[in-house]
Amino acid sequence: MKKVMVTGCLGQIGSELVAKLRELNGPDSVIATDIRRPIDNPTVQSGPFEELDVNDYDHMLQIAKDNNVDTLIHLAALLSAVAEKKPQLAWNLNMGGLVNALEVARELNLKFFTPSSIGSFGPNTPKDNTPQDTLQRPTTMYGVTKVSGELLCDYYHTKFGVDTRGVRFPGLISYKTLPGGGTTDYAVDIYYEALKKGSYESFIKEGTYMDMMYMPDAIDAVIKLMNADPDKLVHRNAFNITAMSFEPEDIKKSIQKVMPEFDMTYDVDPMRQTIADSWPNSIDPTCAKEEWGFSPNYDLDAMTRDMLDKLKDRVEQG
Ligand code: AKB
Repeated sequence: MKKVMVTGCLGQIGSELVAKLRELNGPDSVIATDIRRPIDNPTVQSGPFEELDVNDYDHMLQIAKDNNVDTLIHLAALLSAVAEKKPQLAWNLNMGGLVNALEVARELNLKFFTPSSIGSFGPNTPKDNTPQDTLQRPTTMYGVTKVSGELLCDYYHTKFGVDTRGVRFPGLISYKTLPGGGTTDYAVDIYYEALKKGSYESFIKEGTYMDMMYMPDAIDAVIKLMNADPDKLVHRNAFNITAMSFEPEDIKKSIQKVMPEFDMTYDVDPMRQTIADSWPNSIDPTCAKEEWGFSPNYDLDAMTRDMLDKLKDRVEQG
């Protein structure tokens, strides 16, 4: 990973991954790309940036060639709740972008990473301690694109020898960039609202467990997996990873340890609740631990302390 091209770099994962890789390897080590170019964005300003629609194969290939990249990290995709509202767009973007990116990786012999998700599982997947290799029959368009993506990445590895790797991300929580249109977003919104209003109205029902992870652990996981010895990888697309599993009352109690006056009510969104109900309660990350040393640092309370601490100034500054 000496020179990395990242698609969808302005999203929740991209903005922090690009910053970390530039910090580790220098500003020019990452060619950041996204469909839009906001002028005052730190990802745009901190190193090379190209505007790219991932459905434009020729342009993607050109950027990768011109910059002599050795790795492609493909992040551009719609998340679960938006994908459920716009299923055709989700299929076209999530699958069209992925197949283009895989073709670029094949053509230029690049290492390749793209994320899958806990959304790749469905209602008849075992709910607790969900194994690495298990039934995947998702009932959302997001899930359909994620399972198809996993299969396509494995296909490119076995058929064409492309070094494809991926993880099934749980909900990701970060204080830097807001997620856009996911089901697990409540676990990010809650911290902002706690600081702004001292209360939060959850769109996910009490008792709904989902896997989650703090963004620094997610970024570490991507870098660790991409640097892993390929001979040790039994699996590739995609590894179960998680740092914690909680339900809304657990995160409420965790916030109350720092802000005892914090309160939470519920106004459940039926669409996002249906999606959440179709996902596992907790997944088993043993294969990721054994095959490439996945080891998250943050549990719920450590994440809560850090989120509230880091967000305080931002929220105060408006
Ligand atoms: C979403 O909620 O859509 C994402 C995910 C779990 O993939 N955060």
